[in-house]
Amino acid sequence: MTIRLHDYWRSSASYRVRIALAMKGVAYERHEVNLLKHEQSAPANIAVNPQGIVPSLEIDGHVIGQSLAIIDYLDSRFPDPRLLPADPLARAATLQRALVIAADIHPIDNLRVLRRLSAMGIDQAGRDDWYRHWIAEGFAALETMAGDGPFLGGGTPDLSDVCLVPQMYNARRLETPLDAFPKLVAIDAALTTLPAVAEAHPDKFSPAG
Ligand SMILES: N[C@@H](CCC(=O)N[C@@H](CS)C(=O)NCC(=O)O)C(=O)O
Repeated sequence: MTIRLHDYWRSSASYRVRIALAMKGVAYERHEVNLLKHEQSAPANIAVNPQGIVPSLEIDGHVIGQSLAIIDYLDSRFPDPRLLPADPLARAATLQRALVIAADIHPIDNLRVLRRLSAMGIDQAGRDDWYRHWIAEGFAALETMAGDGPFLGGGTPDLSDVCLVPQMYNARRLETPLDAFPKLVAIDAALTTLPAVAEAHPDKFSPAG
C-alpha cells in the first residue's frame, strides 16, 4: 500500500496529519507543494485538491483532503492509537477542542487570508496583530476547556492535541504572548516529548535541513 501525503513543511494543517501518521506508525511518502511558490494553485495540485490547498492524502487510489477528514479516516483504518474517542460525549468534547483551532483560529490566519489583507493595504505589523489576536482569542477559550493534563485528551493525546502542537508552533513563530495560557503551554511541552510528535516537526522537513 502506497500512502502519499501532499504537504508543505511549514503548513500546520499538514503538520497535524504528519503527527497523526507518526502516532499511528503509518509509513508514507511526501510530495512537497511549495506554498511560497504558489504551487498550491497549480493544475497539478488542483487535480489532487480542488480547493488548491494542502494537505491531501493519497491512499488506495483515493485522495482525501481536509486534515480533520484525513485524520478521521486514518483513525478508522489504523485505530491504534485512537485519536477520536469511541464514547459519544468524549468524542464531541475532543472535536469541540479541535475545532476551536481547526475551524475558528487557523482559517482566519491562513496564508491566503494574510495575502488578502496585504492586498487591502494592511501592513506587516497589522497582519501580525491580526494573526496573534485570533490565536489569543481561541487559546483563551481552549485554556478554560483544558483539564489537568498531561494532554488535552487527558491521559492520552487525541485529535485536539494533534491540532494544538502546530498551532503553538505558529503562535511562537509570530511571537504571540503565551503567559495567559499556562495549561496549553504545559500540554504542548508534554506533547513535544513524544517521539511521534518530534518526528513530524516542520524542521525535519525544512528545505534548509
Ligand atoms: N481546513 C483545511 C485547511 C488547509 C489549509 O489551510 N492549508 C493551508 C496551509 S496550512 C494552505 O494550503 N494554504 C494555501 C493558501 O492559503 O494559499 C485543512 O484542515 O486541511
